[in-house]
Amino acid sequence: EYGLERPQGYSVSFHYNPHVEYHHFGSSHPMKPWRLTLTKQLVLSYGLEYTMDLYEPRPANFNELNIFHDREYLSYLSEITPQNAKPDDPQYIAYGFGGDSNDCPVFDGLWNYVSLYTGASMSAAYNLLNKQSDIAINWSGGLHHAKKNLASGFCYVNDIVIAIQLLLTQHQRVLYIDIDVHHGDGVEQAFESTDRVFTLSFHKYGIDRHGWPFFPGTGNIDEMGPKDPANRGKAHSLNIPIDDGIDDHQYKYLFKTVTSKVIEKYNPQAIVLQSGADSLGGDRLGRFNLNIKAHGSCIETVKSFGRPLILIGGGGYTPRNVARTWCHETAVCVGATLHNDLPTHIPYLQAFQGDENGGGILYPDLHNTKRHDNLNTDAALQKLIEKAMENLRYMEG
Ligand code: ZLV
Ligand code: CA
Ligand code: ZN
Repeated sequence: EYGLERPQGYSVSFHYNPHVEYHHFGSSHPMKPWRLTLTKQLVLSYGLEYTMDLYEPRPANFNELNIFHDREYLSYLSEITPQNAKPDDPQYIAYGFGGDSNDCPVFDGLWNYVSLYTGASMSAAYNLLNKQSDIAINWSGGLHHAKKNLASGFCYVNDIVIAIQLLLTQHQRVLYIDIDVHHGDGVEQAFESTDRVFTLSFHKYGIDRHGWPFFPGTGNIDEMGPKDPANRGKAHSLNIPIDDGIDDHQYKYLFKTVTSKVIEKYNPQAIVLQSGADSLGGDRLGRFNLNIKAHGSCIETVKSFGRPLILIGGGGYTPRNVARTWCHETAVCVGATLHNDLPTHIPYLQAFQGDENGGGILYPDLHNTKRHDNLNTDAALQKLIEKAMENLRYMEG
């Protein structure tokens, strides 16, 4: 029917409401929703839309967000605007707005923004439940830091938790995997008391030379969920703390070894994979040195287990590389190989021209574009793997 085949017979769906693009956190804020415009343009320019089912999901409503978040928090979130915000209001502070760094600003259309990205994650979850797709993609979601009554780290509503809640209506065990450079603390915390969700996060962990912990400061190898044997969530989290500058070879080995073992032991019936692109080399906030294909190999690894899969976005602060990565990973899902030369008819070609070494191509060399020295020795990573395997032995079958 179409020019492009579905070689592996995977049915892939793409869940995206373009209205999400037009929201602004503020000009100096690193989170740029227009990276989603770039991503969509690349996906379309390679013709990937013919290989997937496309959905334009409706925004989630109050009651749907209430699946995870408190009513009081949601009421506040739904009513706050830049005009009526009172920065010294105790609620404003308590709910995570403002603060010194202003990670979570109040901007025009905030409620609309959170409803749109969450609606897309819900739509992805429903597609898996209805068996309409094997892999459902939402690049606008993946906001893993939001807590039930707290905005944190650019995240106001936790679309991941809500999508997992929907999957739990039919699936006994859901595995959550997070390759964003930050620790997936909100998802881990939301499911800390259940054995029906296993959370696995790979992230930068450590304290910098000024004494500041890398955000959010949690996720050491010893944090593996409650250790209390009476708690059903006992040892159902695994954290893989990584230091600056990890390279392709090391990360691929670490990811494949650990993830394969978790899938084998936990035997999930569905998987949610947060593919934050801030773990790439050259990311404005990240510290790792990964190339696009190494990041994408994590998606290939997970896909190879053949479980129903939701693939969602997350961080990613160098927009042209976010778009390249998520376009590549969309292709990985459908089983397509993309030409390195960018199609010449894309509307935003200019955004991909100015690179150091990536002008006009999909796969620039990102290794050490920010010159983070690799502080991870192979011996240290081997030790980390051994610790991870030991932690997994605490999980009961
Ligand atoms: O990618 O950078 O480090 C999912 C995600 O995981 C902090 N926040 C807070 C705690 C005290 N600091 C503030 C330090 C500011 C450093 C300068 C920024 C410049 C403008 C606006 C925000 C930041 C910033 N904020 C960089 N890193 C932070 C983190 C939050 C990271 C959230 C990652 C979200 C979407
Ligand atoms: Ca992570
Ligand atoms: Zn991140």
